[in-house]
Amino acid sequence: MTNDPKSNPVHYPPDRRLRVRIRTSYLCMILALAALPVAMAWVQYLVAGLPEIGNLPKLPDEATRAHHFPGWLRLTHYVNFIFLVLLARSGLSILMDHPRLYFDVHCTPGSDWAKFTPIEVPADRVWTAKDDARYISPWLALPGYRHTVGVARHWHLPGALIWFLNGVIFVTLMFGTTEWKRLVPTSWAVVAEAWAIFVHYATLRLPPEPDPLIRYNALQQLSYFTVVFVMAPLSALTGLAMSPSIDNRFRWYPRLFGGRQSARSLHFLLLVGYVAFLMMHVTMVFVNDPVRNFNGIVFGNDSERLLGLICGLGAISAIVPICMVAHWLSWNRPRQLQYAAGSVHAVLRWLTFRLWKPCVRYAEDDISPFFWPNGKIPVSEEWTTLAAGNFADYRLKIGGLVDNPVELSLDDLKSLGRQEQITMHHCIQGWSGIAHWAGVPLERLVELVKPQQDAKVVVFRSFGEGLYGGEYYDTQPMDIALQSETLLAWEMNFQPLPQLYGAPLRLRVESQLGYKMVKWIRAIDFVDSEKSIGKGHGGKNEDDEYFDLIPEI
Ligand SMILES: Nc1nc2c(c(=O)[nH]1)N[C@H]1C(S)=C(S)[C@@H](COP(=O)(O)O)O[C@H]1N2
Ligand SMILES: [Mo]
Repeated sequence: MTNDPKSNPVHYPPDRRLRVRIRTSYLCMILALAALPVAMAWVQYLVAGLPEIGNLPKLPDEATRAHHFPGWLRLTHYVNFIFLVLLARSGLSILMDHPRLYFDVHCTPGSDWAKFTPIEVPADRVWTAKDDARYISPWLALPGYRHTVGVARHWHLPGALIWFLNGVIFVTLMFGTTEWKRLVPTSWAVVAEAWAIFVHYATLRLPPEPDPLIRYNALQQLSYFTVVFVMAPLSALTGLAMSPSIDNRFRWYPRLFGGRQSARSLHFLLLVGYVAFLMMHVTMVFVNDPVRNFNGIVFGNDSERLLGLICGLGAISAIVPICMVAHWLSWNRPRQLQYAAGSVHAVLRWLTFRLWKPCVRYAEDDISPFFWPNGKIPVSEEWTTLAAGNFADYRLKIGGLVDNPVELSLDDLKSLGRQEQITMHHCIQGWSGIAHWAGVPLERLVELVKPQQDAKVVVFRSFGEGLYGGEYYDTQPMDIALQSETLLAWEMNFQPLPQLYGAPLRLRVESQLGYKMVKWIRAIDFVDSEKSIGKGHGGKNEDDEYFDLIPEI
């Protein structure tokens, strides 16, 4: 992707400034939350001295014997590290494609609590969500650069699946053995003990450590417990809350986290949590007997030799070549990554989504005050002339493998039927918006034009161009085209569809990502396969930007 003269200015723009801005009220809240326990620790220390530690009840006999980490634990611990790094880095690339985080349902500029861009959304000209995407260095993110969300997702989604399965194996084996006793506190006394240890750390003292082969100190145990049993599941659950196919089937689900955008914010804050944890974890390993700690986690023994430390550092450094290979694959084999991720999604879809119908509808009060526009407004004379005449002369051409090819005016379309829906639009970039749409179900058109036996795919062709030029188009298999939610919309929020949002006609397929919903529709063709259209991957964004072949996650 890098050396393509068309995409290079998109991926490597002149403005590569990185700015992080957190709203002052949130920043103060975060700082206060962090400072409060430290201040309390100092007060306690200055008034009452350092608290005593080592007050926990003795462990039952079995667990007091020193025991070593079994092989499966050492391996899953390492796999977890590798995937956390890949997920964090690809997550940053995804974040930068819509570099704003919100805590409410909508994505109104200015309502963001955090933004990773110096740009204020201009009020006097069109500013699309794609214009808003930011560059991030490939040293930080995978694949990095700007607007690489397509490829980043091919690491992030299958990667998240492997990371999660690795976690399931870890937890299952932990409870199948006695290993869980290391992480799961069995008495509330651990809280008081953890606080006492925190007072030591916060006042810059190292408390005496228990033997880690017998038990962790209480604070350590609680933080490991939180990472494994609270943070990791929350990351997975908030990740799922961003999927259009889930949000459009189960309205209650994103609400658990305060809505899709809050889920996205929490997902990011959890990443911050892992980074903070990782830094402290590694620091403590080095502060407290690194030789012994490394022998324990690398070889599962308790020796005094340096070998564990050396091999452990080697294994950690292996993340560098792994990231280099991932970077190389991203830029040199994006198509293969796209198809590999597509196969994983195909299995997931078969196992899950097809069992429930997409159905979520919103109320008028839920409509978003601001809806990010996307795509390039058409510049062809054909469309601008039609637009100047308010689309009175517009004729939608429907052809291909049909018995009854037709050309329909907007009035013809309106006479075929009208359906309305208020739904949430999910853009692959991360923003979402709720809007009302009215139009004719595609099903009505299918009845009219009578597709032939070998028509398997519907192609929607736009007057507009893709990001790198060439006709914008997208395709749908026949079963999705016939789904009742699939709409050709001429109305948005009870007004004729505005030019910026796709006039005269656009597609709505609510359970999919936004790039499937072609705006400024010129023609519709029925074909036997998407392979013969464009570059053959199912749509302009799938062709040029390696967006998901299965657009539902
Ligand atoms: N013709 C055309 N249609 C398009 C696009 C485009 O670039 N060109 N972008 C798609 C993407 S990525 C999204 S998210 C939605 C955005 O719709 P909106 O402008 O109504 O928000 O339109 C889709 N339809
Ligand atoms: Mo999008």
